[in-house]
Amino acid sequence: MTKTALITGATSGIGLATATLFAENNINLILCGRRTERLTAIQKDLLKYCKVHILTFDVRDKNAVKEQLAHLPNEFSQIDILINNAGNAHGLEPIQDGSTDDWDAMLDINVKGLLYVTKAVLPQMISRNSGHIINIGSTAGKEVYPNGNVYCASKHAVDAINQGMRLDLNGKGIKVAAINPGMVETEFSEVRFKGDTEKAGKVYQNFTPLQPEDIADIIYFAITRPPHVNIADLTVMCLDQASSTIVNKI
Ligand code: NDP
Ligand code: 8X3
Repeated sequence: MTKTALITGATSGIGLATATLFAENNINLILCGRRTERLTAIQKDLLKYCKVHILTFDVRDKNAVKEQLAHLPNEFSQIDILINNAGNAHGLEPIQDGSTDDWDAMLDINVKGLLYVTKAVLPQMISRNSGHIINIGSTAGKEVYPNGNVYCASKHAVDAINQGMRLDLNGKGIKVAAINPGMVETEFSEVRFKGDTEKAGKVYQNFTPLQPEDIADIIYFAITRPPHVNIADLTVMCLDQASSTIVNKI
């Protein structure tokens, strides 16, 4: 039977690459993000492969998350796969120079947003005794790097939540997995450096970073394992990265 996946943060980077690969493999999609124009264009592009429903909301808005996921059209109402991907870093400063607005954004989006979406989707998975949740963590969730402080804390929280979810949902037929990428060339650094594309570009210079399609491949591998196999926790880096520390210390 054709499956349906809900992907948060589907307007760019890892989320978009995953949406594209899922679509090409005939998985129906619910795609979420804040940028409606992009969602509409992506929907148009992927409709040739599968059914695509788009939802515009900010994952920080718990009421919007709850409302929108409670009123899905019938043909999208069963979510088999949830990819908790929406997230970003904001700033790269020593803790003493960090902005409280940046801290709020990272903790509210990367941690609380992931929880709100999961809370809205879990009841139906529990009632069916099946489902697959993939949480996009990071190497930054395994090891802290200089100036990464709060971003790393948010991804350490994702690591803990992933473990907690897997424990609490054990026995309910739901797979819970964390995929933890190292440096991936997406809009991530543009967001981190608040639109400074020159600075963002330098992050990925002089080495070959991961591409979003590399992570999409791994996510697709995880969701296509036999029913008894769960990829619980997987870390992936490019050849030139050996720890969570950013290769180019910007
Ligand atoms: P991108 O900036 O390319 O994509 C981020 C996505 O998250 C966008 O689709 C964006 O959509 C969405 N998003 C951000 N904030 C919100 C919000 N408040 N509400 C709803 N959606 C939001 O970055 P990546 O693809 O790299 O990032 C995806 C995930 O991968 C993140 O969780 C990131 O932490 C993680 N990651 C990234 C790595 C990297 O090196 N790039 C490495 C390890 C992990 P929109 O703006 O339309 O809302
Ligand atoms: C990790 C991305 O560039 O902060 O999520 O190491 S980076």
